[in-house]
Amino acid sequence: MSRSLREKQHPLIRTLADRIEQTWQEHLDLSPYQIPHDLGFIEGSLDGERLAIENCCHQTPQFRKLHLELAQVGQNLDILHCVMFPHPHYNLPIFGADIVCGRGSISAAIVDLSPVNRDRSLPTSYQLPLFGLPAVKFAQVRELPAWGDIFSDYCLFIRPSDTDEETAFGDYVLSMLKIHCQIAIHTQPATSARELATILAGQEYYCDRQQENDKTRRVLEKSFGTEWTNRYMTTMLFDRATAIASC
Ligand code: BLA
Repeated sequence: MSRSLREKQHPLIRTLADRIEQTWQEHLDLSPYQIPHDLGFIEGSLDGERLAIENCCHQTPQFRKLHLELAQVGQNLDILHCVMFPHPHYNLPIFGADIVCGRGSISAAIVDLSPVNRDRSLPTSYQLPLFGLPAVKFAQVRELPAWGDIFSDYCLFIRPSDTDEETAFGDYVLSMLKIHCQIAIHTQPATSARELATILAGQEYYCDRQQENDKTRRVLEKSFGTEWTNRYMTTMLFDRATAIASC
């Protein structure tokens, strides 16, 4: 990914973007992912301020899309968005992280491994390692929005109070990501059509719920309009898997 935008962003976003990419490179077998030609680097303007978005994607044998997006609106808003979509023939949760930083301070930092099973539970292989993560107390835990029923019990959604909490959040993201990569590469594909259908439905539900996030939608709509935002949210941010593409 071009380093131009990253260098101008909040230190937590900058370092986490680097650490996420490093972890992907260390643990996964990455190959190129074709981003639609006009959606790799995007510029627009919001309230007269420049909005820039940089997208970086990979795919691997277990993941149909690893997506890291950095966005910046003028000097005021820095965003990190990261989602790892598994191939639907792997019964794996969806790793997602979002950091929103307004006028130099982070208002929202969220990370989760979101289940896709029918009963919305994580596979048993995840339970013990996640349970073993060091418990960190954050001063300001934020309430999930109504569409947030996709998130697991291990979801962390906070407003960090100081740099120590920013660091602790970053460490939690990395621990969760490493657990995910280590389990994913040892997971066998699901074999039955029934399992595949369940996973597809779970991924679809995740994407539909995320598309209800009005806060993301509003930022994009202000700069790029409704039509472009719909296309971006359904093709770049939260695209549904198709069974054909995954086989
Ligand atoms: C919140 N996301 C937000 C907010 C903004 C964005 C401006 C409000 C910040 C706040 O409440 O303090 C904006 N996020 C963006 C934009 C992009 C983006 C423009 O990613 C991309 C271009 N969102 C995700 C993912 C998760 C997520 C992967 O993209 C979780 C895994 C969660 N973002 C999320 C949640 C909120 C949020 C839960 C709070 C929503 C609310 O409180 O209503």
